[in-house]
Amino acid sequence: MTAIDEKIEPIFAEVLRRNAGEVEFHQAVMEVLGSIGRVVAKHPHYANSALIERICEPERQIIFRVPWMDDKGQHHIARGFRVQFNSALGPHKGGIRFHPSVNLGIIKFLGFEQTFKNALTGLPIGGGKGGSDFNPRDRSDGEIMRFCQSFMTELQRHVGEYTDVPAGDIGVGAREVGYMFGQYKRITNRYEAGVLTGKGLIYGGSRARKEATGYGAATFVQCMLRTRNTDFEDKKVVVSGSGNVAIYTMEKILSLGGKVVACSDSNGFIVDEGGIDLDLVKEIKEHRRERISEYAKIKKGTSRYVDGGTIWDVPCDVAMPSATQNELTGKDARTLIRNGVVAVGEGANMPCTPDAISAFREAGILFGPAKAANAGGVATSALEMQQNASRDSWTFEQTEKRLSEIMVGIHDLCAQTADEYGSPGDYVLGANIAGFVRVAEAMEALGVI
Ligand code: NDP
Ligand code: 2IT
Repeated sequence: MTAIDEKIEPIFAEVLRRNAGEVEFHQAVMEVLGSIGRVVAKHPHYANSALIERICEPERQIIFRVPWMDDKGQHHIARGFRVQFNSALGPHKGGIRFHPSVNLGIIKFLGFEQTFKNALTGLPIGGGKGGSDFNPRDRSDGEIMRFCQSFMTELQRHVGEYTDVPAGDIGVGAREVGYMFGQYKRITNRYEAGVLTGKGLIYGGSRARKEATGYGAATFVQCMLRTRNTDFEDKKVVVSGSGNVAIYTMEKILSLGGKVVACSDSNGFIVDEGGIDLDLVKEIKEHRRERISEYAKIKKGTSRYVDGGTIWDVPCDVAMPSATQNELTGKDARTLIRNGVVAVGEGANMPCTPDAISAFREAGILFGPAKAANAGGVATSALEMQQNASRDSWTFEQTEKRLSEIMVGIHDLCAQTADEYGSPGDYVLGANIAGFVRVAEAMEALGVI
């Protein structure tokens, strides 16, 4: 990882001091501050008016109690969060995560990343993130609905189409967004479709939003491969996770001629050297909501399930970590490099540790960082907001075409920025600088607020 410039180092030291113990937040800030030394050297005004300090400080952080009742009549208390990180470019925008690991530091890292990711899309959206330490695993539909209603009963005070527009993330998909939208509508007595994105198609959702993050991530990697005169055709690909991002990453890769040989969930991974049967993964994960191990039980002869272990031991040409943060370590990166990986695209947020990123960069592997590679989801959320504002509904083809143009645009912007700052092919530097400059320009124009 690039060292932080000495002029910026005291700002980072202050971030560490004021946000003690929030290790994921520190990691995300370090990556961005480690990239912007050259920008500040070229444009010293970015260091004026505490601009970098302000960028590292969320505009507002909300923490609240979420009481809910299970099917047996037992009461539980979860903790809810919404971190409204930066609204210089538009209303706060970013997903909601339901996972037992959620804490303030994780939501802050996600909100910080989201701010630069959203800037890269070129669309008018600021950054934010929310969630809860509620564990949705094995909860009934009724329990999920009651939890979402309780969560939104508090959150509704803080969100709105001009204020803050949440969407899905880990543990939150169309079902949860639907329950939250229903409760928002009920409490406010407003059919304010633009308050949430990732909605179902029947009540204001956008076509291609479900597919967008995965399709976008595969498109980004395809653009990177093209810079080396190759593409996904006949490439062996490993995609971690088997949720929304992973499934539609696999779908796009298949349509581009690649072969996905492994995917996972938090318990283990499956390997199918003949190529993963995506319809079966969808059936198990999207409909039955079961474990990925079921796949190997159904496809007995051709596939195997590995309980625990690391999916990155499976040899591949392209790796797309699409589950969660810090899931691919330096050791995993070195295994992948030894096995001949040529490109890595981050579908999840911050899935590679700093050590892993350094290993990929040193080995000259094409590396697409999350804030660029997975920006297709939030970009299509912004397209959903556009459709809601104009009371319109676009076709799948129209929406996917815009998504694809946005992803090519983000790729080219990152590549050009990396060239301009003297590190051709360094998408980490390109994404961090290009995202930072857009947010910084808007913040300067709006005065010290
Ligand atoms: P889902 O809940 O649909 O799927 C998450 C997948 O990752 C599941 O397979 C899950 O396994 C696995 N997973 C989650 N937590 C862990 C963990 N701690 N260890 C190992 N595996 C884990 O979420 P998404 O697909 O929406 O999100 C995946 C990643 O992509 C996240 O980092 C998210 O922030 C990011 N992202 C999502 C976007 C979106 O539009 N949804 C947009 C951009 C980024 P299990 O079922 O066993 O829990
Ligand atoms: O991390 C992300 O970009 C998301 N979870 C999607 C956010 C959104 O508002 O669509």
